[in-house]
Amino acid sequence: SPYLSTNFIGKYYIHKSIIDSTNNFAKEIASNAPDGTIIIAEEQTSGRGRLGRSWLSQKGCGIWMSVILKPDLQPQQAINLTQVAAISVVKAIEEIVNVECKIKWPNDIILNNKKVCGILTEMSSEIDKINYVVIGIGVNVNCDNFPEELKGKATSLYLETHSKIDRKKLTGSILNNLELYYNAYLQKGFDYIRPICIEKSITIGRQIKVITNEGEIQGYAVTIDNTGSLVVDTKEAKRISIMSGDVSVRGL
Ligand code: BT5
Repeated sequence: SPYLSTNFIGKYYIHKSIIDSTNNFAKEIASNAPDGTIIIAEEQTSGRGRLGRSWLSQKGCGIWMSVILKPDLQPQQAINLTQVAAISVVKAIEEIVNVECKIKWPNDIILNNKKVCGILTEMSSEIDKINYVVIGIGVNVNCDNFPEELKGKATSLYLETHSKIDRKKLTGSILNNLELYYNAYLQKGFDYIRPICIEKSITIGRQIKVITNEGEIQGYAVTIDNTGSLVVDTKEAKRISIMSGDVSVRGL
């Protein structure tokens, strides 16, 4: 692609017109695929979200893609790769579409209060070594219609801007940014990308509800700390930090 200026992400790529899920396919081939391999599909028949949820991936209108990465990190450090991907998507949308999206911690990209992109990071690891990470990125680009149950919470770049966007251009920019921020994260750690995560956060400064393994927490989102955790002042007046969870922001 003329839009790609990376050293390794996207150098190997597989394009499918229809597939169950690019993340499923990526996981099947990951052990034998070079670092940075991407899988892109025009349509997914069982696109996946987190926690067994599904991701609507209509034909030809979105970017449904997975990136295989093989970082030399501790498994717990891979959690931040979702945030690395999220800021990359936000920067790419700014570059190509010229609109500012926000990140609902940790994995939703929000435009005009609706979800325009979701990220699903999956990993295969041993005790102290990552075999591979698959970052699944779904962007509603030119989709012009959502089913009733998603209206009100899902949108596309086209629905918000009224102009069709070149998916190849946007894909190239997402991958260029991903390589930039991924390398920065590997070399300099989360501290380097933290200010961008904070600047683009729609969660910080708001009342939230988080479903964690330990149950539901209500409180005020204070900041993102230097490990990428969300810092929350709970309604019981305790300050806690949450590494992962399912957040709902009041008013969104
Ligand atoms: C996510 O999950 O947001 C992660 C989505 C990742 C999708 C990519 S596409 C390429 C790769 N291959 C895959 O199979 N998956 C990845 P979560 O935070 O659990 O949000 C899922 C929820 O978002 C659903 O329960 C719906 O409410 C909503 N949703 C489903 N499809 C949507 C869409 N196209 N746009 C906006 N919201 C959607």
